[in-house]
Amino acid sequence: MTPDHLLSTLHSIVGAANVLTGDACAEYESDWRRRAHGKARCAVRPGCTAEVAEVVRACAQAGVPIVPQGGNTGLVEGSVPDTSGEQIILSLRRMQAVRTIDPANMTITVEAGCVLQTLQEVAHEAGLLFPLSLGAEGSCTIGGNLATNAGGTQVVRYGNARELCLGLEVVLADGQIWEGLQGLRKDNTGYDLRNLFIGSEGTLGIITAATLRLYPQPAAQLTAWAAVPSLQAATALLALSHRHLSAALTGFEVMSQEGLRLVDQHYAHLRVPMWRETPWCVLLEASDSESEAHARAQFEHLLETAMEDGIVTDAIIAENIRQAHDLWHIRESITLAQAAEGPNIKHDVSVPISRIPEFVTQTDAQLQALAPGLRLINFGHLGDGNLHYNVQPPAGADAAAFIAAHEAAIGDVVYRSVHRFGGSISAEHGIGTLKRDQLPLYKPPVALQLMHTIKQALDPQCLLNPGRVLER
Ligand code: FAD
Ligand code: 2HG
Ligand code: ZN
Repeated sequence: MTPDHLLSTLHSIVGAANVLTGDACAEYESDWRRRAHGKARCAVRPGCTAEVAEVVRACAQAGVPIVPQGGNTGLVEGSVPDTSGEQIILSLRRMQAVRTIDPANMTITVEAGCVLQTLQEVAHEAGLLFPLSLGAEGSCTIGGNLATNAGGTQVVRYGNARELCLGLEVVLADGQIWEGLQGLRKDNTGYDLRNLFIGSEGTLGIITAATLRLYPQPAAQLTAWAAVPSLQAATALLALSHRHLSAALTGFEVMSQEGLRLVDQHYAHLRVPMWRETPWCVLLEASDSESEAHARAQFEHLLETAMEDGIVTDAIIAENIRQAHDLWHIRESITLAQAAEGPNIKHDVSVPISRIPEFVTQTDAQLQALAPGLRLINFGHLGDGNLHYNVQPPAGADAAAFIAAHEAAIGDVVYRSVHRFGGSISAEHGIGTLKRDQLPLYKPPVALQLMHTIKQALDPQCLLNPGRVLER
């Protein structure tokens, strides 16, 4: 089939209304940050796995590349097409069905386009918990979460998206369907195919459905906000929280004064606590299997001990769910406040927790020497050793010009430092195209070679999200 015949074939597979071109396609062509603006041949919206398979088969015959897309909330420019006008966007958003929920097996099977928040709500209605939680949960999809191995704010207790997945259904590059939705906790029958697709960012196959782990709902959930005098104190508080709360510690986020200043500036109504008096704040969450009274007593004891030790200078425990929600909303608003402030540079990195304070001290100093006045908007999932070590141009500067002049050099400083401290240049957002050229600098050559071998074996025509993660 020639590319010219492809459009009419796609019409016959999914119906003309689900093949979008021109203006109708525009919302699929730019990324969430509005940094990447591509041009697609069309956006195709299949309604079931069989249609996905037919679309992929047709594209394979025509030699047309496919960019899979879920909620398009990714932060590494992996879900939008390039500017050639040759690629098609394969949107999974119509495939939202909850196929089965099995309370006795504590699993749920959903289609890839199911929005994360919907999945959380369905689990909740069944008296269970699906713990994956992130700021974009109102629009990101479970397919995108698995394709990026998303992290979020509950990883310290429940792990990344990978740990929450027991099975996948995947359409392969030649249109075959791999059915792997068993929902088993134990299965040692050879290579782990599921984990090959998780985190592969649409470069090895199209995830069409997933079977996911569910957990018991906690009897009570409490949130606390604490001011800490240093990042060293924040890591000491983390260790203390693990000792006091053990498995009940479900969230541990850190936020720098600069990050909270931006939230205060752009969303004054959120009333950010304590930020003026302290360089760092920490948000803690405890999920208790006994009762709210038990959780509160444990939390109070933890925070009293931390204050006696001098690692916390002030703290509040949310009185009710509404207050807890408001505190979390402040944390989740840092990304939005950065966007409202203007163009910025993101670094989603991880470093062993014990080395984070020194990493930040050294890297901050190097960056201030490189571009005096830049603003470090540092926050993230300290409980997982994952910092969003972001950079905002100096106040009053021409942001676009600053980024054009300094982004590459700033990235070099940060990633070299991450590497020296034994960390990773992508903790949770992935590689996409944004970090693709950095990857060979920091990934061991043997690991890269294995990745190329796997890509070649699964997608020999290189039609699945080409140029993302790997150059080819
Ligand atoms: P998309 O953006 O559509 O796609 C992401 C990648 O997955 C692309 O490479 C795409 O090609 C591929 N893909 C999508 N669907 C499929 C599929 N069905 N099969 C194969 N490949 C597919 N991320 C975190 O990890 N933790 C956070 O805390 C977090 N917070 C965020 C907060 C905000 C405000 C925003 C905007 C983003 C945040 N993100 C976070 C990033 C983003 O939400 C995640 O990467 C999310 O998992 C992407 O899901 P999506 O459905 O939007 O995927
Ligand atoms: C978060 O943790 C997200 O809020 C987004 O991963 C991070 O804006 C960012 O850099
Ligand atoms: Zn994050």
